[in-house]
Formats: sequence, C-alpha cells, structure tokens
Amino acid sequence: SPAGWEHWLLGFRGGGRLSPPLTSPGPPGSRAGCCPRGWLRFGDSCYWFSGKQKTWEESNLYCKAQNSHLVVINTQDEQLYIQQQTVPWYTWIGLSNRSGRWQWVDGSVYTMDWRAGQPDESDGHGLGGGEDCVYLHDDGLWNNAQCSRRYRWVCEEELKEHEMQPPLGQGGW
Ligand SMILES: [Ca+2]
Ligand SMILES: [Ca+2]
Repeated sequence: SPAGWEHWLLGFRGGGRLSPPLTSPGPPGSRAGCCPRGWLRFGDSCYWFSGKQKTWEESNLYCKAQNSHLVVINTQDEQLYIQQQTVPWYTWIGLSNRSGRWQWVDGSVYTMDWRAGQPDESDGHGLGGGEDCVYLHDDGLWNNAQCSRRYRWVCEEELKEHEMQPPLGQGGW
C-alpha cells in the first residue's frame, strides 16, 4: 500500500480534517509545512512583512522576539520574491557592516546583489556615521544606509525539520 512521503502528501491534499493553507504555496518541489498566522510561505521559509517603520536594530530585535530573524536573502528566487512584496517601500534586510565586514544576521555566506554604485559611504545625509545597514530600495535592489533610518522590514523563519518531513515509521516507499 502507498505509504511514506507520497501517501502523506495525498492525505494532506485530500484530507477533510485539514483546512486548506491560508498562505500561498512555495515553488514546485518545496515541502509541506505551516506558517504562523499572518506570515507568508515561500520555499521552506515563512515571511512577515511590516507595515510600520523602525531602525535596523529595532527591526532586528523585533524579528528575534518573534523567534525569527531579519530576512536573509540566500538565492535569486528569494530576492525576487521579497522584492515583489516590498517594492516600492524601503525595507531593511538582515545584512549589515556593523562588525567591519558585510555579514548576514544568521551567518549565511555573504552574497551580493547591490544596486549600481552601491555600497557607498554617502556623507551628504547629515546623520553622521557610515552606511552600515542594508535595505531594499524602491526598485527592490540593495542599498546601504545609516542604521538609524526608519524603514519597513521583513522577518524570516525557516520551517523546522519536523514541519518539513513526513511522519516516520509509516512504512516504505
Ligand atoms: Ca532566506
Ligand atoms: Ca548607500
């Protein structure tokens, strides 16, 4: 009899006891799982998009308090998804230079998707300090700015292993 992952998926799609997911499904090949209410699913992560504006550090702390982190953009697909949701709003992401080198908040490998001419160290803003924090500009591409500016932000939480895997011990394939 069918068992394991495929069977579990069929049960998930066809089961009357389970409500249809409220969030949009991820791209083909992504695994099943649930995001908290108000969060959007893409791939194997859940995202929360702020409507308000905070400094980079306030945004960072807000995401941590939700057991998540400022969004870490690992792939081009993720970049495209996030910018579809954020354009034209200036939106903080989890990349900063506060330690003296560009670092993602979760330690992910640093990748680059800067706007032309960025990162720079603009002095004309009168705010003092360098431009150590990164946001998505109105075109969705990266720009660095003073961390004290107040922009929208995105939190990301990866789906946990047990939320992505089928139940074990249900038989073979
Ligand atoms: Ca990510
Ligand atoms: Ca800049």
